[in-house]
Amino acid sequence: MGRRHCAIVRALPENSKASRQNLKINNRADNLKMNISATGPTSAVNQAHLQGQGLLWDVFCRVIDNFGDIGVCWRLCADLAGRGQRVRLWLDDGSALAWMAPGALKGQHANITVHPWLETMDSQGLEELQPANVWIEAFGCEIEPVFISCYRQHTGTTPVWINLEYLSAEPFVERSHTLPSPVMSGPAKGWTKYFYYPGFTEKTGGLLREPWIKDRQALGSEASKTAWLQKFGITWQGEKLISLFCYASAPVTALLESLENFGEPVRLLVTEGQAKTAVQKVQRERNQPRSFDISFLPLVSQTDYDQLLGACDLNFVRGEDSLVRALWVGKPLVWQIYPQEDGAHHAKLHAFLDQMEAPASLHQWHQSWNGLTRQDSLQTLKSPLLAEWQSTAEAFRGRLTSQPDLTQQLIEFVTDKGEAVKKR
Ligand code: TRH
Repeated sequence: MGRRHCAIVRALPENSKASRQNLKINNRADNLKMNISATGPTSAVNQAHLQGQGLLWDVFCRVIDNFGDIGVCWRLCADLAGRGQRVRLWLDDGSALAWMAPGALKGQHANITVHPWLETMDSQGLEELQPANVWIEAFGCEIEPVFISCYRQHTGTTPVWINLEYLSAEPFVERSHTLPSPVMSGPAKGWTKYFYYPGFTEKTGGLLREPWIKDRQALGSEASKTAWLQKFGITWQGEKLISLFCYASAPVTALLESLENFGEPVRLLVTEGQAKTAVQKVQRERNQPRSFDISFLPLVSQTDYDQLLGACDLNFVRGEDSLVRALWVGKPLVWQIYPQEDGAHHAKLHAFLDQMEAPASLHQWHQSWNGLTRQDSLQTLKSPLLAEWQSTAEAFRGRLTSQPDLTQQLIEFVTDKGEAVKKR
């Protein structure tokens, strides 16, 4: 564990079988040449506006580990597309996208095409590509120099270039959001990138939030819960539902023990992967029946995962994207933060809890769940505690939904920067 949370680039899994097999992409939308007529030093954003179209966005994503890189990038692409933008997602490993967004790799989502990263290095193919108005480098991945050279040689425009950063509630985010970073060397010398920081306050880039989320009051109605669970062979009989998505390091033994004493019927819904492995290991070692139910889920689509969060009374989430989705359902949550080797995640966790205005019990639970303190507080899980956390979750959701969302802000920022380039 402990990857970079700023620009660190991993060696390319160049001819990774998974990449090639999963990224048989439909390129039909891209049959316009990069060699468009140059009309002087205008911006690519302005050219699109002049033509009355949504912008064309290139989103670049390198999957380092886990599901968060592609999870966030796909949500962004889908949200942009839903708002009339056209998106190309350049991806070095599409294996998780196959289950996360069924049909994405086959071009079945309107306004989005997915492309293998290797194609960003194919100078011949690039000449055939319609130049994008916006580039988004997600999480410090770097666009291949040949891609940039080709764009520069064959177009008379500059894209608005965004470096999309990790989510954090720490104070540096407000200070750093939208700062320009002039490119000093290489094929983009003289151009400017902008840091774009998601966050929890008005002075940040905000959170990914599709327009329908704000207006949806009743997530997880009883009827939708029952139907959703039936899809996975689970007959719900009114028991409390708890979802578990966590890293291997989570104190799962302590959680299962505390559920023994919950005092009401409970069903733990365990996600596929590290959570499932951890729970199964504890179960094997215990070797006697539990007083509550445990159901194991397969890897489900993001849409289904959101429904899972909406159905549950308490959600254990991890990383970045599942945290944000759990916030939108306005239910109690416990977050396992992505651990960094230097311990930098401790400050990040506390900043989030402060931002959330978490009560002492939720602070304690997070510290135990994240291994910062002993696991004693994990014994206290009971309905009154969930009721306290419910108020916190609802209030935080209310504060967050009154702020502009990330995609809306990003479109406005990009449009503004396009204007600025035109005026130069
Ligand atoms: O997988 P993660 O731990 O990702 C992490 C974080 O993003 C972290 O910040 C990053 O540095 C690290 O990866 C590399 O957790 P996250 O961000 O919640 O991503 C999980 C995604 O998987 C999310 O989009 C929800 C989705 N998902 C499904 O769609 N179906 C499922 O069944 C499950 C379990 C998850």
